Amino acid sequence: MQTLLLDGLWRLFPKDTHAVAPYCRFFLEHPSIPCKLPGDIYTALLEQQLIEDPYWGTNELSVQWVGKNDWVMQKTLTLTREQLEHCLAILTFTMADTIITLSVNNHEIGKMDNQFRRYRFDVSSSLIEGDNLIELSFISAEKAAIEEASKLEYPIPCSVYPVSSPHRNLIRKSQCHSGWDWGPCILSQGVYQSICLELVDQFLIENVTTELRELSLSSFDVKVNALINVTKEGLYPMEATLADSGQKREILLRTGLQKVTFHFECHAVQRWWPNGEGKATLYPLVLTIADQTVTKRIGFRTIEVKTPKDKDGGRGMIFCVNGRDIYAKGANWIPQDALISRITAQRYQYLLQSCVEANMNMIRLWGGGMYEMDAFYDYCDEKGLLIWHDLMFSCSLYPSSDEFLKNVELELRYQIPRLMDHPSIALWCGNNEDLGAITWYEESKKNMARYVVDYDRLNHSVVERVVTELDPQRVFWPSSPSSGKDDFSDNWHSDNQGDMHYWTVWHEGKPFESYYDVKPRFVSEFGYQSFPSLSTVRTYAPEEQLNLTSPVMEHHQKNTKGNSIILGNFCTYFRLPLNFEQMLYLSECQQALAMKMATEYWRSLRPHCMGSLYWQLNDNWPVASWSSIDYTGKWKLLQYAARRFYSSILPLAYQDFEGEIRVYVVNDTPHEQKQAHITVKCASFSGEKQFSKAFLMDISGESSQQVCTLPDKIFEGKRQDCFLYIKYTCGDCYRENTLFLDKPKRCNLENPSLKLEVKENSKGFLITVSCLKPAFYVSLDAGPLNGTFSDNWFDVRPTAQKQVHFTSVEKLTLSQFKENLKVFDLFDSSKN
Ligand code: BMA
Repeated sequence: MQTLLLDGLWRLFPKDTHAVAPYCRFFLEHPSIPCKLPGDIYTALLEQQLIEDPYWGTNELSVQWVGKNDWVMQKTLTLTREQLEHCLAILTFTMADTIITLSVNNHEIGKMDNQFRRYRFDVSSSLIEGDNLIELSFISAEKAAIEEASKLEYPIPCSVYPVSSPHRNLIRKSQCHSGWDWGPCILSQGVYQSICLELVDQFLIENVTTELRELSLSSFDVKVNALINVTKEGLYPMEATLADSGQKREILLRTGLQKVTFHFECHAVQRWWPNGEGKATLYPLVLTIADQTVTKRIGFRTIEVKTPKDKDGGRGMIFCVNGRDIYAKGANWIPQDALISRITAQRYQYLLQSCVEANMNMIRLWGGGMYEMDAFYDYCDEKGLLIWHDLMFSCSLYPSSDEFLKNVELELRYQIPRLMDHPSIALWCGNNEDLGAITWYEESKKNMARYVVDYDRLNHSVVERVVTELDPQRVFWPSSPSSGKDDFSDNWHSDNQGDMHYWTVWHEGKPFESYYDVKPRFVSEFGYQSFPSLSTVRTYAPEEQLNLTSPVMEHHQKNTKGNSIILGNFCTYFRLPLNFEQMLYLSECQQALAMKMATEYWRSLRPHCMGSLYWQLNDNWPVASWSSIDYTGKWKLLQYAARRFYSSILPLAYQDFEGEIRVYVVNDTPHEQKQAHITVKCASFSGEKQFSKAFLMDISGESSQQVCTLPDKIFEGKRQDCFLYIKYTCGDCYRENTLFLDKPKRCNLENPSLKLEVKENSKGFLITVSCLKPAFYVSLDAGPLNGTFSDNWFDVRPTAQKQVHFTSVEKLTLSQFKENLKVFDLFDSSKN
């Protein structure tokens, strides 16, 4: 077999030049522009400077015409006579987005209409020796969606956002391309993976999947299934190796689609463990049949999602890996970029490494995005990040016509075998919030039965059936949130079973303390927004727009109530910041505080609650959002806070509704922490010790243990002048935590007079922070410099200096670093 890639430059032009001329007259005079594939049309236009940067200012609005128009891409492919002598020529497309007609030498070959499917076309009879014209003709997904909508017998609504493309739910395409409450409407078109022409003589391997069965602690029985499309019957040499075992023989392949199975017994293998639990060991699987080789990496592990019933009728939700119950800690993932050509393996690596550095062990791949590129799954496998994998449906009702269901079934029959051997994938989840969505729209509220039937036909009769048939070893979870199988109840507010999306604080505007109102079993979404820091805001807003209510700042806030929620809570919790940059800083503090309060409390509920994944890890353009890492890759204060609140051993304190302070230590490791020293101290804002209590405890493995309760009356009259801090020491492990005893705005903080000393060393820069009075929420900011601090959003006391390391991506001089370095703290944010 020979494989030719049709990557590289294609010629791009509008299908109807006159239709695009009002926006871009260029095409009246030029036949085409170059477009790189894999890639997308927006990026091609941007590279030729035919559109302005859609991420700058309000330019998103002026580029909407691109997605509303039809486009054509052409490439000339030169073939030799020898190449044409193969029996079959198969042209394969993956991630082709979306409504595309393929023609070869002006013969229409076939159509594509699903970004998530793999399409294979037999083009053998259309190819000629010499130059061949390959053409992809794109119909605007928006036009196609509007046409689909006109054919519906009754409306099928979906949620819309400030800049939106209509009826996104009728087209199988990343749902967030149509705009979201954090994302622009960039209705991308293009092909995002290599287009391959396979010249086949004998057979083509369609896919290879494995089934693992645990035999003992270090032995597994492995079945390797290969699905092969055979054109020429025959005996073919086969060789397969996995871990310490291998086999070599001849196999008989008969014409047609054939499944071949090989058995292995693998001994003395190391288990694959999630981050923080052990090593994520992977073993190569190599299968060669004649001249075709498939390689995969296999992780030996067992995984279950336990839903044990408790006495009061509730049910837990516990991910159990290799027999060990894991507290899931992590965040929700959205696509890396709205301009798909900018998605790179390097950025996957960076974002996923940031998860590891923040002590996460799970990431939820959210259903409004896409089945990601291979690199995403490869890194999750390597880094031990479990994936809660939604299937690609979100915040909508969906059609259940035979045609739509068939399309979804084919998508799953490609994606599930493609992905199921990744040990990182922990569960398949039917969709994001579609179950709840049945109660969101006027149409469905009036005719609930009809839409429940549609939901059931799609989610159960197709999605669940196909997923469980193809991957019986993994749990299928009906929806996120959901109470579990066959339960259609609301899981935004009920906390006694299943996974919960707890949005009461953000979307319903309740105080942060409402996180203490619920005792969830597993929280797969909860979030709080912030603005990105000034250096990132400057990537989209000109100087004169640096004000929270300016048109550009409001444009880069896609949640209509977002800015007023942030500002409202400034008033509830903090003294008002005095300038724009301090507002940005304080918004990040507020976000980090909200997520810290929620997560620490829910972790203290272990084993009742066994997971919290905040919304959201990343951004797909620069914007105000719930993310902990902004679009430029800069860690917001939340990402640093997460590293602390997700650490496997965590001392914490919170104030309950009676005003009592409860102090806990959570230990997610399987190891008992013997003779741990815990000190709970109360000090005044000028730094004087008020009281201190010491405890010596053995903290069992996988537990949350209460250390003490401090009654309300100890703090009488002191709440506004004192704070509490906890120190935990056990062997090499040292951790601290702090708690204000009243809302920060009421606390009489004193001027810490922060001092920074910066030195250069072999790895970057060492910053020593010292103060005269206790300093809170101290944040170091290196502006636009690429790099991360070893710690941030910390407190400093006069008795102990804080040393922080900055690791820079680019080479910098000491003076460049110093010029960009800024420090923020809570006292300073509201100082006149
Ligand atoms: C959720 C998600 C997203 C949304 C986020 C913030 O529930 O599933 O659809 O972006 O909330 O509103």
